Amino acid sequence: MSNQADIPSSRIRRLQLQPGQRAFVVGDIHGTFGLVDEALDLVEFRPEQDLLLSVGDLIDRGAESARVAEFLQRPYVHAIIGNHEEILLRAHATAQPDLKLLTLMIESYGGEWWLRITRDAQQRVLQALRALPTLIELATPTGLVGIVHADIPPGMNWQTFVMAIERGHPRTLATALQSRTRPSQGLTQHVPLIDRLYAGHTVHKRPRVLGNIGFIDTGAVFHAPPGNSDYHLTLVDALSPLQCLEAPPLIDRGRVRVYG
Ligand SMILES: [Mn+2]
Repeated sequence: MSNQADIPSSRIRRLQLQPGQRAFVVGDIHGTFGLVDEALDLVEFRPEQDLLLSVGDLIDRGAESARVAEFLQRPYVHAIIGNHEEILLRAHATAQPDLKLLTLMIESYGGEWWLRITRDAQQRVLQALRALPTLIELATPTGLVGIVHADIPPGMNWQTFVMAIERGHPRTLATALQSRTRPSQGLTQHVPLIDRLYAGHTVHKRPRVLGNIGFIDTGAVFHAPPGNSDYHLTLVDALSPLQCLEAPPLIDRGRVRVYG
C-alpha cells in the first residue's frame, strides 16, 4: 500500500509538532478575531513557536469578518475551510459572481460584511480562502490529531476519509463541511485510525465529546449582548486528552474559555 503522505494534496495539510512546540485548536470564529487574540493572550501564546489550528467558519455574522485575510497571513495560523468559506468561494468560482449564491450567503449566512469591503479587500479574502485545505492532520507526541469542519461519515475510518477528500468525492466533502449527523444523533463510535479529532459547525453551549471527536463550536459570535452569555469561544490544547473538554475550563473569562 502506498504511503498517503507521499501524495501531494491541497485538500489535506499535514503538520508535525516539533519538540517544545504547543498547538491549540480554536472553535468557529465567525468574525470574532478579537476574542481569538484574547484567548491567545490567556495561554501566553508564543507566535514564534506555537501553532493555532482553526476548525473553519472564520467569517460571517461577526463584526470583524473582514479581518480574515490578515488572520490567515499569520505564520502560526493553520485553518481549514468551513461551509461559510466554501459558499463564498463557490459564489466566486468564475469571473462573474454567482448572484444567487451570493444573495444566499449575504441574507442567510450573515455575509452582509462582504458588501461593505472594497473590491481589493474582497480579492485578498478570496485569495486567502482559496489556499485553505479541507483537513489538517497533526502528528503530536500524544497522538495523531485530525481537524475537520463538521463531521466524518459514521463508520468510515480516517484513512478512507482522507483518501475520499483527496479525490474530491462530493458526498464525503459535503459531510466534512456541513453534516450534523453525529452531534444530532449523539453517535459515540470512535473514528478508527486516528487518535482524536476536533470539529466545529454544530453549536453547543459547551464543548462536547462524542467518541474520539471533540466538538468545539461553542457559539462565540452569539455571546455578545443581546446574545446568550452561555456561548463563548473555545480554545483547547491539542496535546491534551479530549476528556479535558468535559472538565471545567482551565481558564474561564466567560466569553473566552481555555481547555487543556
Ligand atoms: Mn459551519
